[in-house]
Amino acid sequence: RRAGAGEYGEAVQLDSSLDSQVKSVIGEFGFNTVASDRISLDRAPKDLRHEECKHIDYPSHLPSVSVIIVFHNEAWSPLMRTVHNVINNTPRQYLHEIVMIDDGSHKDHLGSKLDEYVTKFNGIVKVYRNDRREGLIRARSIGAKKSSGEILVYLDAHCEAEPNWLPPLITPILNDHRACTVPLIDVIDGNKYTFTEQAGGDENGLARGAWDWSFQWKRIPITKKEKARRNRMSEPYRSPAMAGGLFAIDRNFFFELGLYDDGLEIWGGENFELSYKVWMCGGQLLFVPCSRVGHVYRLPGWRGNPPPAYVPKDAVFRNYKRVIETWWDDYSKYFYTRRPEVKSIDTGDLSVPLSYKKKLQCRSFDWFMKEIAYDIPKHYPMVEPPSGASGHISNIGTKLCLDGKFGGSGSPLTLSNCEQHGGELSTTKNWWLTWLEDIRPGGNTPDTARKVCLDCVSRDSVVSFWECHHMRGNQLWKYIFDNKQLYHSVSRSCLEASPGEGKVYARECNHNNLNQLWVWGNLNITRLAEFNSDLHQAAIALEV
Ligand SMILES: [Mn+2]
Repeated sequence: RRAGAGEYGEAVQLDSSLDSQVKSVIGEFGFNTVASDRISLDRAPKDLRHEECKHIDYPSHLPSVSVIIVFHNEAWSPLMRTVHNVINNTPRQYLHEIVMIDDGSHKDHLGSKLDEYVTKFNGIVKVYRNDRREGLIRARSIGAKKSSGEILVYLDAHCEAEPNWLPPLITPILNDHRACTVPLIDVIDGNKYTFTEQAGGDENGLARGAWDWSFQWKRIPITKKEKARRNRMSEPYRSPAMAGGLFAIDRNFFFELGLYDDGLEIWGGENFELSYKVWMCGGQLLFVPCSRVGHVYRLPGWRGNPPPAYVPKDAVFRNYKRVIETWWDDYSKYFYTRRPEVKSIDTGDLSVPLSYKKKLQCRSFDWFMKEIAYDIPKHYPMVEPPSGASGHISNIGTKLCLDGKFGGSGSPLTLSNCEQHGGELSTTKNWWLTWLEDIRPGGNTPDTARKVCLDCVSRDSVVSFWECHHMRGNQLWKYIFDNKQLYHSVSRSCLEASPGEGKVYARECNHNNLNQLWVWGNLNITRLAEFNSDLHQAAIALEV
């Protein structure tokens, strides 16, 4: 058994005297490299695999694999731990090469120091450098061209694979060379370098990859239908989309698909582009529960890397529009209702991606939505169902309004005067009781409202903002319109203004307390009645 800082994913503890140094490296690299530098590059990862995965036989002859790692100004130890980890955790007979693509880095440690360092791997690690910074997306396509393994495995530049990660990831591609596979991605904390399972999965941690109609990455629960297709929990299952950083694909199939659209800049939307191409042009995208890879997520406080000067502004939205215009057919209207400003962005020439779509006789987006992504509209409807209430939320006792100014997740909700600004209702005082029965500020329509919700842990705690989780639970609110009370079901409490502090709390319901009575600007009584049909009015009355 190995001993040392961070071995097997043990938390790394640092003395608080290092705080300012830590802050500075997080700004530069996005990770606490002071902690990372204390961990051996050869550390043993944590093994989060399910027991079942440890008792499966995989084929002993697998195709040759090129692992491709693209990096730009990456910190030394997270990058090199990725390389060491792959070499240590991959049987040598499968690992044809590790291809490192330096996408325009200008840090000293990524120059000749790196070239010299990799010589110790006897030629298995190859470093290529782009003449200019191409961005992650084109750099990945360049990596495919530089590689010569039969299977390409892409990893982000800050990953640590868990034991026996490769055979389960490659085996489905042996059975279908158009299968593109994705490992289960675990979270490595960028401060302490511990491994934890991603949130939002089922009891086995399994989820499918998805998007909402503003084109944001989402995870949704694995469906009964997908479970029923398999004999065991540990078998691969179908996913509509991938997160993008980590996947395996047959090299020939990736070239048949035309690699990534060359017109996509830096990052953003390419994960969906590839997911759509794979599914709609004859392949399948599989998530593999027994292949697990930890990924270090960037920490808040990272300054990031500014894009090169040649990249058009709004590059991310331009990317989204290229992908949507190429693949979504009529469904594109659902994006533009949420992002009307993107309609006027110039996508540039789409003839190359469209020519691949035609040549490969790819299926329609409607087919894809009905056959593969059939569960996404249940979580993210194309047309958002009507809200129960909207507008100002004013308090009868204090005559103040709930203020939607967002100071970050966890910051308490405040109260302020209900005055109007320039004849318009202040959007920070506009609220929605959405179809998910959560309460969100801002926007002119419920689907352009901010994605932060009124959130409360328990009775007598302050009500604060938190990222909307769509799971009802502690973000579920009922507007009891007869009583004018906002009822928090989980804590069986009512929203109460605390005028002295300008905050709001969940308190024991008391209809005689005017600080618990709230008036919404607009009510949809039919919808509210539907929302409240499961409420036991009698139970509430008892608490009054
Ligand atoms: Mn990453």
